Amino acid sequence: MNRWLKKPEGANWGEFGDDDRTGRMNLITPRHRQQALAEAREGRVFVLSLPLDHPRGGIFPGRHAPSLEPTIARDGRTMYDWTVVGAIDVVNDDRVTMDLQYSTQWDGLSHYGIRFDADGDGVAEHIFYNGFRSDRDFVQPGPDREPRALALGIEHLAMTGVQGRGVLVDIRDYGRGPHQLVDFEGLQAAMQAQGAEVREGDFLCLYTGYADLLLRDGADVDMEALAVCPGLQGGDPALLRWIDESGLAAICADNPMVEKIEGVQRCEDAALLPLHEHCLVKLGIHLGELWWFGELAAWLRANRRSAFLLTAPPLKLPGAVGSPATPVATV
Ligand code: UVW
Repeated sequence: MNRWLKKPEGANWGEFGDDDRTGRMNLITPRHRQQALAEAREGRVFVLSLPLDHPRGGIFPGRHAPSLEPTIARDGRTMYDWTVVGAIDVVNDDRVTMDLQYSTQWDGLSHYGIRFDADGDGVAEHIFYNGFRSDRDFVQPGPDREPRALALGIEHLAMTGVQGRGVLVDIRDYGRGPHQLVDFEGLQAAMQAQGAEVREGDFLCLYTGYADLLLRDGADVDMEALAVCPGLQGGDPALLRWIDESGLAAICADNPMVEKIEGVQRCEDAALLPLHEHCLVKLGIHLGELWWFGELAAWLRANRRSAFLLTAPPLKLPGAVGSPATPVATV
């Protein structure tokens, strides 16, 4: 069944099968994983997650930090310091309420779509990677209905294992203009200076320093300092072309959106987040956001390396559009 007649310009829909739900993750083959394992030379690990209660001050309106509560047992007792009658066991169980995109996380392919007329009837649908649609492939939330991504839930990403070769590029000195936007030339210059080579199936990891500031400042978030951390210039056609042609599997950054939208003009028939459109919708490239690269970046720099084994599965949470992650780099 082909679920679309027209695809957005440059989209790879169908390349990995009409029913594909994991996009460029398909490019990570057992051979790629073996090459990635070869980067784990010292057996030393770096955890690339922020504590999930960071950012401590809200930087994204509507997204809330995790809040923990005890589980309530069947007998109504709070299951914390909970004892079993007639035995010596002591049990704690807890429950978390959090926005899945609050802290270190993966954007699933169901997280972001565009309005596009894929069935050619003259009316734009809300369309996602591989032509999946809001009105058919999601359960929309209602008074008695939980939302659910039926086709592109994050569990499909989890099932790939999300393991491969990570390549870290430090882009802190490569932003241009008042918003520190990194275009194709800036990214290539950073990669060249650092000897970073991105191959098909790799995870491109971008170090901007943003998460370092979140850790440093805690609840006293310094919005001015954060604003001048660099980010990709999603509207640069040369950058988008390179992302396509490089064959990279995913892009992960230590900032909230990978790209920056400061300075982007709103336009009725264009996306405000062109890199999201290009990656998540057109090419099936997952985006990792608010990762933490500070320690890893220092170690790689000192050891004149940029590649490592990356293992970063999301939660296997059926129907979710994104997920917290605890990515691990092994060098
Ligand atoms: C949006 O796309 C709105 O958010 P994120 O940066 O989590 O992808």
